[in-house]
Amino acid sequence: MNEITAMQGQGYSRAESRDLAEDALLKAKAERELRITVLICTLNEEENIPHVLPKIPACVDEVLVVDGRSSDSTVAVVRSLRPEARILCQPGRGKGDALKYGVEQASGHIIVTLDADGETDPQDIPKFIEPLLQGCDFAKGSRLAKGRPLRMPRYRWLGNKILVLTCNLLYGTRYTDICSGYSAFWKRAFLDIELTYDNCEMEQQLLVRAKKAGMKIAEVVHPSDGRIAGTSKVNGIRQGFVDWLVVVKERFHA
Ligand SMILES: Nc1nc2c(ncn2[C@@H]2O[C@H](COP(=O)(O)OP(=O)(O)OP(=O)(O)O)[C@@H](O)[C@H]2O)c(=O)[nH]1
Ligand SMILES: [Mg+2]
Repeated sequence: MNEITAMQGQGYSRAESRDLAEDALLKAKAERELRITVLICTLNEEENIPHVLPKIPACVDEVLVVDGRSSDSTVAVVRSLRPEARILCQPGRGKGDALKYGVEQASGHIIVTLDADGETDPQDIPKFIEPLLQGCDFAKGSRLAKGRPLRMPRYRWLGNKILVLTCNLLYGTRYTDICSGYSAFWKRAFLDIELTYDNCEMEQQLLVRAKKAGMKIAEVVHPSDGRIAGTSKVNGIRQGFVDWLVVVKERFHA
């Protein structure tokens, strides 16, 4: 049980628990002189990014947006809402390419990745950092531990279940979701892993390679209602199949 869940068990509300966790995090950060970067990959998310940026908590030192050449006003909206944010254009294509570039460029010792579609709440960031301060290398999110997110279609929920079941069978894990875009990790841990994919399947490759390398990975359950507006940037069925193949192939990769 993490600290926030424990505090909720002691009668604190979710908001009070989050404030207390953020206070504890600020103290730990000051003691260990840590910097935290929030890394957000964006591709045509002008309608959603206003639901994300204002909720980033004060414990974050750097907001880094890696844009995939959005054709809408995503970049202008980021500039107007967070003038201090660093906005970079990714060198290649695909979310994996954007993530790898963002991690290389980030100034934080700890990096938190968040999707720009408003499907997750940035105020949960302290909950992701807590396991890292307690010795984990990665803290990966789970959207599915408490059932199907409100706006997730049934076929995608089923696909996610097949993926996580395959991962658990092949790697001896007990995860409930391996496709949440919400995660936190030490920059040095990420850079220690060789990543060969540039699309979304890079996230599954990262997870299973970290696991194979013996890294300590925590799962953090977070609420998620699904994308707020706009269309998905991935073809769910095709991407789900590619993710599944990567999980299987990596098991037999030296
Ligand atoms: N920079 C960059 N960002 C991307 C790219 N593809 C997707 N993204 C971003 O990555 C995040 C995840 O993409 P989504 O379209 O939400 O994918 P998903 O969460 O699997 O699917 P839905 O939430 O159902 O749409 C969003 O913030 C996208 O804007 C890309 O090629 N480059
Ligand atoms: Mg999404």
